[in-house]
Amino acid sequence: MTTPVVLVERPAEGVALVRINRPDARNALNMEVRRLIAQHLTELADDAGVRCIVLTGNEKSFAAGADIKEMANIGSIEMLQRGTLKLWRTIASCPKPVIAAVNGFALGGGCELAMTCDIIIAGESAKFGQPEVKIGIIPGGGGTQRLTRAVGKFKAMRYVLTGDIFGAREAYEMGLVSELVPDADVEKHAIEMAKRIAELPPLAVEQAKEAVLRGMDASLETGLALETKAIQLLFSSEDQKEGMAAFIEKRKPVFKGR
Ligand code: DAK
Repeated sequence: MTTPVVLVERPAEGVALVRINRPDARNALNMEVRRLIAQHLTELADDAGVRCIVLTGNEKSFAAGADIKEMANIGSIEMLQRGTLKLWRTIASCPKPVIAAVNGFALGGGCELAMTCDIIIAGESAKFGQPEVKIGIIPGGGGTQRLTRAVGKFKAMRYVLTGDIFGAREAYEMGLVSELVPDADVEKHAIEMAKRIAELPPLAVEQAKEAVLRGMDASLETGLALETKAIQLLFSSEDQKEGMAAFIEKRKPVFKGR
């Protein structure tokens, strides 16, 4: 029996962990892996028992990019028909928070995959990069756009144009990595954070995520208007009443997601 190339685990209440599992290929993203990640993310987004998702690989590699062997000889029409961007959109548009837990390589499509997540937790020896230019292409899964938005034009250009790999510390200092932890702690730390998020009122978490992401594509005024609408909406939720009552009564709140 072969082990699935993407595994789903439930390490804690409210938390799902999606693990890329092609260790012999450094977790290169072939179409099967891409489709399965998209399928699992779509299902988990609809699962009321899941409030936060961790996406990870193994200790050697988060993902070493698109599977070069699978795409080396295909043409542009076949590439177009693969619909990669549509698959990755299921992660970027997941209403629940997604945390990338990165050990080892996050290169090319692997770095892009991490950047579709909301939070990136990396091990100290993780390696990031957009090395596509070295094999005659450019980042095609959002790298030219998301990396630039994360770290600014001049750092993004420095790495996109050279294809150089950079370490987790540099990634952290540039603002690409949210938190840097010892390699052995990456998964545990990501699950702990996911657990804390899963205990928060889910409507507020969802609205916060949406306001940040939509605001990034909008003017400040539009983003602020979006934020205002979202907070006003939350004043109709039971969880807002419960959260504030619990604070005043000095007790632990019980959130219901309503
Ligand atoms: N694809 C296929 N196989 C890979 C791979 C990859 N990206 N990365 C590693 N492997 C395979 C190796 O071929 C090797 O297989 P065997 O020879 O054992 O059969 C095995 O994994 C172990 O690799 P190494 O022996 O090289 O292991 P090392 O630890 O020495 O090195 C490494 C690890 C990750 C530094 C190295 O393998 C490496 O440089 N890999 C390639 C990294 C890379 O260039 N990544 C970018 C790929 S291009 C698109 C959207 C997105 C994309 C394309 C189109 N559209 C919307 C159209 C994305 C493009 C990319 O990501």
